[in-house]
Amino acid sequence: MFLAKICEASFETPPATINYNMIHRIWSIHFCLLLSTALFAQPSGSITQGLGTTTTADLMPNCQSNHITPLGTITSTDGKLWIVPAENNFSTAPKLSDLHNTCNGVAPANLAAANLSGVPVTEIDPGGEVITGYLFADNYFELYINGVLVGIDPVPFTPFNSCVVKFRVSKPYTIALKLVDWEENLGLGSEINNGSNFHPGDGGFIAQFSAGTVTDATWKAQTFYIAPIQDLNSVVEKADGTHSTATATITPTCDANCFGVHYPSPTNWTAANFDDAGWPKAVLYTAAQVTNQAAYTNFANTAWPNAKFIWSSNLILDNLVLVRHTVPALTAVSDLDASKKTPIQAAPNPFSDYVFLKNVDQNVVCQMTNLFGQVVFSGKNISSADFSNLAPGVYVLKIEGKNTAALRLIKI
Ligand SMILES: [Ca+2]
Ligand SMILES: [Ca+2]
Ligand SMILES: [Ca+2]
Repeated sequence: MFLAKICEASFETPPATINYNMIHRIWSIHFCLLLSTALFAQPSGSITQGLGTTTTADLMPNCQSNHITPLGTITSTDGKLWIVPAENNFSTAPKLSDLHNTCNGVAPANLAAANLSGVPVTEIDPGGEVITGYLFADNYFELYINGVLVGIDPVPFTPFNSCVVKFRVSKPYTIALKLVDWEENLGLGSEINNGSNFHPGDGGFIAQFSAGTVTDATWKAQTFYIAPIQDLNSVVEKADGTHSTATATITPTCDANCFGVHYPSPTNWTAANFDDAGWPKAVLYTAAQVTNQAAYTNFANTAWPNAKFIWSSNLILDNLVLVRHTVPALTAVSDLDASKKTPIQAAPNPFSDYVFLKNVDQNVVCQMTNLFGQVVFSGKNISSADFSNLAPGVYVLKIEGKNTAALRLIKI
């Protein structure tokens, strides 16, 4: 009220001659504008309000699900047209192989029961090593390696699914993922759930790749679409270009009138040489916060034993999150730090197909033998070796180099 009264007075008809009153009024106008900007600053992102326009009613018409999977557009107050929930390559890009996907009748009880023999290898670097990755998203992802779109999540919304990917690449290489928390109410960031027609859905993503690469807090995560927003002032933009919705309500009552905030994605964000130094670090979430779905839980300790769920700082309101991680170049075995006090470990143990080393470079030389002393593996990059056909039993894994270790592993 106080501010309104000062400002109202300042905008009264100016006097005919310049005098003290006029200077005072000019100063007051400036003061009011400055104060208004500070108190009522709106996000610099493009702002939308209400429901968008459907362009595709259901991307998954042939799959039984709790939700339809719509795609559409919405126009922001600055006249820009946005694809909601996000621009994507769903209809054109190769769909990644299923680890668990009830739409295709693929529902193994565990990793050992999964048939991964037909997973194609995408060639990035002909002289590189084959990397295997397991990925689960709430709800959708597109995977780029060094700027190449390797494949997409075949189920954009629900049912929840998980994927396996193989690609040949040389280190260092950059993983870039578009992550989308899909929505039923286009442009509103909400879905029919929990007894509400406008329930704000949540996101979350987890991935583990052979050679020990896992989603964790070293990844970068930047948000490009936020909804549903009840109060635009709750979107705080920081000087480094990042933004926070930490104070925004996650139980909005604006329903069909909620706001959305969109930011344009950088054109070269998937490239290895894109500078993500200004992007925030990914925020970690527990499995309990993200999902209890079989597509994750059936493989939690085998496909993702060391990985963490990641997203931006707001698991609920941030719906389009771009994440990046660069896998560093190989470390020579001779560079291993003998002074490391953390013991070398292998996981998972028991294992069914892959074994990942912890607290030691993945390129270290290893030898695995059975209890009769027969060698079943010898060489580097044991995490790339597929042991799914190895007979169940007890094995001894010897790790060489400056850090030597002998670990007892159980194959199931
Ligand atoms: Ca999915
Ligand atoms: Ca959401
Ligand atoms: Ca979701």
